[in-house]
Amino acid sequence: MKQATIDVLVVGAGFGGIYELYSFREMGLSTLLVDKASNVGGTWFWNTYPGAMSDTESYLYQYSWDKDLLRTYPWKNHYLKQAEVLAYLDHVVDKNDLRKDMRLSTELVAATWDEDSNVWLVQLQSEDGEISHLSTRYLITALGLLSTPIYPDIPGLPSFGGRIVHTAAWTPDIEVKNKRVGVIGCGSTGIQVITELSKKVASLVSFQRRPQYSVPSGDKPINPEYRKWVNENYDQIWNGVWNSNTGFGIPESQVPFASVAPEKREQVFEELWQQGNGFRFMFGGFSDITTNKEANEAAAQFIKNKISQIVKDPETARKLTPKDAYARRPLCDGGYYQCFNRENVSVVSLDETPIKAIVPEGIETMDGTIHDLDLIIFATGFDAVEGSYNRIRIQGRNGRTLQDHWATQGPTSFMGVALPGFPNLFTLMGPQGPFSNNPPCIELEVMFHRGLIEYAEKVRRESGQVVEVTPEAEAAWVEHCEQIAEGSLFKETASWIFGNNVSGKQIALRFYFGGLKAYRQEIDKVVTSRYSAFQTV
Ligand code: NA7
Repeated sequence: MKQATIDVLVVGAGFGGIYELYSFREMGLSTLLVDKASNVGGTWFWNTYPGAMSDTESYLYQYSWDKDLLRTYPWKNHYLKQAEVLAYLDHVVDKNDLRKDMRLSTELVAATWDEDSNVWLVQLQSEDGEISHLSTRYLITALGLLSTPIYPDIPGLPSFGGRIVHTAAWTPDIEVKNKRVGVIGCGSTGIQVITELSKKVASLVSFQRRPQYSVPSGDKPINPEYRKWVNENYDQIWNGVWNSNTGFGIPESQVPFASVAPEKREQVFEELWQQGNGFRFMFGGFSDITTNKEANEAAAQFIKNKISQIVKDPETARKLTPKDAYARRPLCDGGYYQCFNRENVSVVSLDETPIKAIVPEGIETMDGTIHDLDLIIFATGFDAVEGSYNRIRIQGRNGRTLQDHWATQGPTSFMGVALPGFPNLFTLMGPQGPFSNNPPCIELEVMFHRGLIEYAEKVRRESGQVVEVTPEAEAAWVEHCEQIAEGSLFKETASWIFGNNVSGKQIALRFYFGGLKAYRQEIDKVVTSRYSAFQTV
């Protein structure tokens, strides 16, 4: 019978993994964190492309539990740039001396549940290919929601004479100045990279499949009075976050669209546009933009009107104007539509002129045009949610892998944190966790994990058994998620949220749309029922 080498293995050194390690160490558990990256940061380690930034107010893109740091850590603008988030996470790690329990440049390759000894047998691989093994009582996967990049399958790709890079694999040596650049993809990442590079490159062509709705971010430097106000009101601010749906620190409207006089609605949209932020625009003015078609069309039309006012060339404006509902992850920008007024920036609508092939000189479209390029940037997104798990072989009871568990119904879990047949495995932001601002969501799930492990340790001490969520509890949660998503226009609009962005991927609900407050209440229910959703085995 094997003994666990450690109590907890945390996989992933992003916002979530760092807090997991901090928490379990605080509980007195021997904990090791591994990450295949050479430093901490997760998403913010990998996504170093020009223009990468958060669209959460800076005062909330922080851990709520370090009150001292909240008040003292410096930030300059309303939103944090990638390098600033990375520096913050580095600082938290050093401040709490977490690095000594980390093994970086080390990947989790496989984990197998050992039924005889109730431990996870884990295989790790270092950067230089060296394999090592350990056993752990608890396995925490903080792998990130969006961490497996998608590379489009375009004929001729290897023939390109210039450089090709995915935004999630950007490296500092990539030259952009005076280069001819093509960007494929205009999601949250694409609009950031296009806006930023438009000012620096010789030419930029956006190869756009589906145009996006975006509103101004409203980013600007903060002033000392603002910072003072934030510092003095942090308790109230966090209280607002825990009691909100989105966790973005914005006042969420309770006002149905139909209850507002038609002439006033435009004014509401205009005020939101002036204030900035995509989540504010979608959720701050009316309560039903994502559920009521009329409200959604009005919001969409408002943005369409803005596009036609901002973009001077009517043909370019037409190409940039979305046709589907305003029901994907809301975007905001620092001058995205404006940058298409520049001489050096153009858009190719792939609907009208699809890509034929990548050729040595650049990209050839179906109309026979060859767009000469030095650099092709794939801003083509990620295999979200289960993509991070599909790289790893996680085998639970009876030889069943995670992929077996998800084969028929798509990725499921209980509240984003636990799966039947996988005892003592606790996922962070697993399938059907909240669709909300990630840092506060992470905090709630880490606290949930903490409670679960406390409970599991008690069970172990008392009976030597392990805890495992029941299949019934998972099924009930999946059904609850489906019920809540009913009527959401997000469901009718193709995006990574449902898996539409990866060919062959199962189209399924991958999130809980009930909001952070309701999710917190669901956690309370689990705790007050003494973890009745979990059986001891
Ligand atoms: P997204 O939001 O999935 O956007 C990916 C973009 O790439 C989107 O415009 C796609 O077009 C486009 N795409 C993907 N594959 C292709 C191919 N083969 N050809 C042309 N265009 C393609 O990913 P992001 O990285 O922008 O953002 C993901 C999240 O990360 C974001 O929400 C933030 O929370 C952080 P489509 O719209 O599918 O037609």
